[in-house]
Amino acid sequence: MPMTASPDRAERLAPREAGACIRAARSVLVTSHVRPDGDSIGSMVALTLGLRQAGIEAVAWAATPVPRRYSFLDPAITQPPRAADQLFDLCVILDTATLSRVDLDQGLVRACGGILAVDHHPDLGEFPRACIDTTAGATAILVHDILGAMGVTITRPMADALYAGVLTDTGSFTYSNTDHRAFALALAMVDAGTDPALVARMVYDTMTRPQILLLADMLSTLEFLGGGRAALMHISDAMFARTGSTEADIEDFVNHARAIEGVRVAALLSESGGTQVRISLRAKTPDVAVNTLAARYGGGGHPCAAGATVAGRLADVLPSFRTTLESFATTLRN
Ligand SMILES: [Mn+2]
Repeated sequence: MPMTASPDRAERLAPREAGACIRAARSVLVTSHVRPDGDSIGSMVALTLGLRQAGIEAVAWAATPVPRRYSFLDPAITQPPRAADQLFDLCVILDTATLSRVDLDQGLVRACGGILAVDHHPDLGEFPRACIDTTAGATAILVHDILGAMGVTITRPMADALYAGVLTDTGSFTYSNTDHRAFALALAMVDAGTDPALVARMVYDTMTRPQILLLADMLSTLEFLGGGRAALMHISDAMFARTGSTEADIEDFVNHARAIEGVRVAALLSESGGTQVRISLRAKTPDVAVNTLAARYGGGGHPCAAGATVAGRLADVLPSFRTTLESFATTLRN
């Protein structure tokens, strides 16, 4: 099977068809993207548990350990074994439309009998067979639809996982992707036994002291560009070291800049091991289309949330990015 195909030649499945595709497999490898988030983790956990209920041998493998804030979810996700001699009929890739972002050795993915992507990011045509719906606020919504089509009963651990997915990907039901389907999933998960206050407490009220210290350091770098329409912050390797924090600690940190009155676009540059810089972008409204800005750096994402990774040290990347962001912000209408 070719690893790439043009979108018009690719097979695009509705959730019901995706469910039938999964049903045809006896063994399934479930995985997702690097820099795992609530939606990728929740979707992996719920799908894996659901497939096991349906009598399918399912494992969830991710190279990155599950971040602490999501460790209360069912521990279905494990790190891939060093030497994997297990063969799977199907690999289901969740919450990414980009092969290079998959959080697994590509050899493991290629060794599977087939690949099915389930995602809500713009379709890049990289996956020959996929269930993609960019109008879904979270991949968790699509996973729920697929499990429903397969006749799976949503248990409490699945409900917690899917609820965590839609909660985090909609910014606690505040982003522009918060719609009927997002609330419908939330309601269904509450009916299935999830405790929204408990999930929120585990996800949001468990910041560590190193995280808070890093947050303070990051906020001290805040600068405004383009007449206040853009806000830029950065985190250096030295800041991570000084506070004892890691890259896994900064999920959603960029939103502090997005929340400022008048800011249309927010950016956070974080240094990674002195060799790479991660660019995280957020917009208040979809018309800003920060995914177009991310694309200039080889990245991608949604109109309101996107990112890219570039090679180099922070000191090398920051000045030119500042200039780019300034001109990007200047083109935005107030
Ligand atoms: Mn997502």
